[in-house]
Formats: sequence, C-alpha cells, structure tokens
Amino acid sequence: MTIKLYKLDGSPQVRPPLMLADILKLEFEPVTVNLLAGEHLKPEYVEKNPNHTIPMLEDDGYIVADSHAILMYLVDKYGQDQQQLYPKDLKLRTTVNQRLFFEASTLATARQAAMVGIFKNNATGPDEEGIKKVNELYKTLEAYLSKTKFLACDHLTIADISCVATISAVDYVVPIDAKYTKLSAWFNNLKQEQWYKNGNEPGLEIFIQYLKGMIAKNSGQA
Ligand SMILES: N[C@@H](CCC(=O)N[C@@H](CS)C(=O)NCC(=O)O)C(=O)O
Repeated sequence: MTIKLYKLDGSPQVRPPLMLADILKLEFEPVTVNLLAGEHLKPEYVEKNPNHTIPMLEDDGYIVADSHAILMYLVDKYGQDQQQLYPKDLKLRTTVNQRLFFEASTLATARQAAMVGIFKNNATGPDEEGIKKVNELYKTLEAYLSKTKFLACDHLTIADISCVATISAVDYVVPIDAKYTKLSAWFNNLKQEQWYKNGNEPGLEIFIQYLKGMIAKNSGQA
C-alpha cells in the first residue's frame, strides 16, 4: 500500500501532514509538484484535484485535497492508539473542527495578507494592514489558550499541528508579542517536539530563505 503526498517542501500547508505523519509513523511516497513551473495546473493534476492545490493525498487511489481534511482523514484511518489527536467525543471534535476552520479561513488569509506585498509588490516587510490582522489573530489564539493548554483542549490535537505551521511562518514577519504569554509558551513548547523538528523545520527553513531572498531583492540588496 502506498500513500502519496503531493507537495512542495517550502509550502506552509504541506507541513501539517508531514508533522502528523511523523507522529503516526506513516511513510508517504513524496511527489513534488512545482507550483512555479505550473505543474499543479497540468490536466492530470487538475483531474485529481480540480482546486489544483497542494498538499494532496492519494491513498490507494482515494484522493484527499486540503491539509485540514488530510489531517482528519489520517487520524481516523491510521491513528490507531492516537485517536485523541482528533477526538471522537462530539463536542471536543467540534471544537477541533472550529479551530481547523479558523486556520483554513482566518489564519491562512492573514498569513497571505502579511506576505503578499513582499511576494508581489516589491515590499520589504508586511504592511500595516497585514500586521494588524495578524496581531488580532494572535489575540484570538491567546484567548483560546487561556482556556485550555492546547488550542482545542488540554492535549495536543490536529488543530495545534495545523496552526503551528502557519504561526511558525508568520512569526518570521510579525513576531509574536511577548505580552501573548500563553501563545509564546505554546509555540515554544511545540518547537521542542521531535515531530515539529522533523516535519516542520526543513520546509520552514526553505520558506524563510525564499522570503529573505525576496526581501533582499526588494531592498535592492540582491
Ligand atoms: N486550504 C488549502 C490551501 C492550500 C493552498 O492554497 N496551497 C497553495 C500552496 S501553499 C497552492 O497549492 N496554491 C496553488 C493554487 O492555488 O493554484 C489547504 O490547507 O490545503
């Protein structure tokens, strides 16, 4: 049986499935999709995923697109004794779902807002609007973490795995203010985990180097 993960190493959305795979000891067959070369728009890719995004999972012919749906699927199917990562209890699961949808809509959009100027408009940093948006979301995350140790409850779930990939990228351009003590502690704790080091750090490094290169270019230093 092979589980293929279509990905590009620097993509923030690809890293949650990689971190989860490290926790669940799942092996993926990696398939690189070069977005810059438009490989995600090729008919054979669009046939599998009409929304032409990465990550995309192919499990014995079954396709799952969207990082959040991939996390849900992998725990349900391969979680074995790790089902607490996506709890079966209705209310706990619904809170996890809410945090995942928060990541998919609000947090991911804020990340893009904070970086779009650097990637597309020759900016050397995030604009005021982007910084404001990200800080509002840090406040929301701080509020979640004031109620429970992790984002959805008192133990790690896929909500944390999803959000930490985005936070780790956004923190580079809008550093988490020290006044958000709970959010800072949560982030520092997760950074110590081996699954974070294995699944997030290599891709994050590529992403940051790319971002640094763009900032240097936009500043006329490259
Ligand atoms: N909600 C999706 C978003 C995925 C996404 O936007 N991926 C970007 C790369 S980070 C992509 O594939 N962009 C190409 C496109 O949208 O055509 C997820 O979490 O998987």
